[in-house]
Amino acid sequence: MNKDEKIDKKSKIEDLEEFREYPEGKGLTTDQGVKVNHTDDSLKAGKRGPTLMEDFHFREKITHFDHERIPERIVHARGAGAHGYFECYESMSEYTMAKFLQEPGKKTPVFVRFSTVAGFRGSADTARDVRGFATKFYTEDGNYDIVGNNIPIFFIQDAIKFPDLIHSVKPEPDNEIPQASTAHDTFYDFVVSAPETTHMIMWALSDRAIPRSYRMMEGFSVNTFRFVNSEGKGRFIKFIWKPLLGVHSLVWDESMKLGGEDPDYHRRDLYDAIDNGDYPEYELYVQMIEEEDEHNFDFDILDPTKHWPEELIPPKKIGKLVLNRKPDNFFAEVEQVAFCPGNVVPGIDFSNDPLLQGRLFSYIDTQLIRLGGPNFHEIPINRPLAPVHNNQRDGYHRHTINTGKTSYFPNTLGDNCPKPVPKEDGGYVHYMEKVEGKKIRDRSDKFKDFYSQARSFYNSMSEPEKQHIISAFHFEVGKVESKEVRQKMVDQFANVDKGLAVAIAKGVGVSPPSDGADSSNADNFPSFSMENTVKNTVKTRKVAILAENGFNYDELVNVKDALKDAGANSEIISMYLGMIKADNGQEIEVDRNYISTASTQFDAVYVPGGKESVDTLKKRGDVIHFVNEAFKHCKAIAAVSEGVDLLTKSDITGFSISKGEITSDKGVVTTIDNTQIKNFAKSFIDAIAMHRHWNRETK
Ligand code: HDD
Repeated sequence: MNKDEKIDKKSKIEDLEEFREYPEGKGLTTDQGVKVNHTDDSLKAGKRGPTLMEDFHFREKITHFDHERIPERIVHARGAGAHGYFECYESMSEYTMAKFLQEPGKKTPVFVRFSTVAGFRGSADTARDVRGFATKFYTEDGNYDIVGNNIPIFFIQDAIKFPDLIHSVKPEPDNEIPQASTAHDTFYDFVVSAPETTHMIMWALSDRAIPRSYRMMEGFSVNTFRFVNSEGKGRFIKFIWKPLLGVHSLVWDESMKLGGEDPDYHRRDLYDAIDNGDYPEYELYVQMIEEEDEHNFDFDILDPTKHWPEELIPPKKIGKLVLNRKPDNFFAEVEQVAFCPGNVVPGIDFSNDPLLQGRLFSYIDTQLIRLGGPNFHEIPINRPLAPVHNNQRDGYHRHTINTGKTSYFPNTLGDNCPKPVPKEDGGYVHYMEKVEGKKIRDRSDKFKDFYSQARSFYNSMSEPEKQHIISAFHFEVGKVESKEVRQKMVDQFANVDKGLAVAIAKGVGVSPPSDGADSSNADNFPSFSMENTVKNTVKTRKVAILAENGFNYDELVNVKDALKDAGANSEIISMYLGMIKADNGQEIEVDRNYISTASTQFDAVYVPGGKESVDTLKKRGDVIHFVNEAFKHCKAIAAVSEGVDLLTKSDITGFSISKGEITSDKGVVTTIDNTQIKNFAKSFIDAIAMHRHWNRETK
């Protein structure tokens, strides 16, 4: 079987099998395959003598170790990835020739990498940041990459400014502080110097930038691309991934704490979900604009700092992404995967979005240094399932053994092969866009409206979301030492909303603006707000059950079972690991002790009754803190019979508590009548599905 046939018939997972290594039951060898018989001592001249140069095993082992590290990505260094598939829902042949979008039910293997932008490779997952959402489709027509983010727009309009943006956001060059944070002088100095950043700052300081999970965030292509159908008709498009679990965030205090308590929070969440068979799922939508409508919007559709509101350009659902397999080796797959927005297939083409145009150059260029030469497309995770034939040759780490004498085209000695492929047979033909113009360093006039959509965004936020944005400004701008930059921030954001600017000024010790815009006159797009997301499921949510010896068995087990039936996971938290005994003598295993976990790692808390158990809980500071903190983070809290006493003992206030019947107020669900336990569990599940109870924040 030759290489083409082999690759054609395999899935990506099978394709990778050729490269997997299984150590079970195997003997140790050198890289040359020589069996090693001793690896604890280097070869020495005498027991106490110097190590000998001829110890090839020692030299090889140390040399390889010395060269283990490669440069991390200049941006998006911190991330996690998974394999899966994309399933097409309906034929898109009317709009695009892309083969993976032609047949309903057709599955295409994918590899996805999620990431933060600013932090180094070892930084915390939960930092306030934009998240990367990059997808490689191994299609029969070659690899297609959507290299997107979880925010639909970008900071700058032209790629030429990207190095400036990133230099400003990365740790400052003199002291390399701060790590994975925009909250410092150089970043906001750049923001006030480049007002095109305003709209993106509004999104980046919203709850979108602290997602609850990679599984609960959207993904956007950000840039404008083109669909091209078989007749050569083009349409402008943008892609959106929508998670089936809805779009949900952490709260800021929680995300900061998680940065210390579990820096791998999102990575762990992704891999735990796959281990549990709760495969992350997202639906792919496409927004399309006819070419004749290109200029019919208030914004320029090529401007990457502008969103295409769903209310104006309704997204069409076209397929589903399922992530069902973890990588076997993080370095080989997640670290070495190389995405590029320029990896397109017939039926998908570019627009003149100036940010995209620059990206088309940057990604290949960065892989050359990061992955050490021009053959990175041959690394197993990067190589397409589609066959590769061309006259590219040699270079570091070449794997392909090209046969024959000719490595040029045209040729006669090799029958002119490999030959260009006609369009009808799948040869890529660039969209024939008419382009005319004078060479000029400028941008179109609509690009220069920096504030209209920022106003719409603010106006579309719910009241709690607005408050979170103001708090984020207080944190971020509050960390800026230059008073001048802080003042300029207030002045700049007065162009978005005067009330917002006044609120920012109050928190950061500078003067409020004398004048400013009124965002309430701007368009209101409900799709901008996370308040309007999916809130009908508790699938994969984590619930902490607080119990000690003497807990009420039925109260604990009935609720635990109801949570499981609804798809949520629960863990029993107690003072010590091991078994705890119920009031009926039955034992149950503890999952975590207080020292090794925190309320931040759960979506909700449940306290079953049992006098002895609750008496113990009430005496412990760490338990009281657990409940207080979950309450502060607006999570659902439930307690039954004596468990309710624990809530009254804690500092949480401002909600009604059961006097017998089931009471559900601001996400606190209580009852002192345990005959109602099934209905009680249902109310608790409804409260968890709301994700957070922001109406508590006024307290
Ligand atoms: Fe970028 C990585 C997304 C603008 C240059 N970018 C990178 C990754 C994502 C994005 C998700 C990580 C891919 C992975 O997981 O390996 N980038 C975006 C989006 C942008 C954007 C949505 C705006 C629309 N990027 C952008 C510009 C430039 C770059 C304007 C340069 C001119 N991006 C890079 C890069 C990276 C990268 C330096 C670093 C590592 C890599 O490419 O492979 O080339």
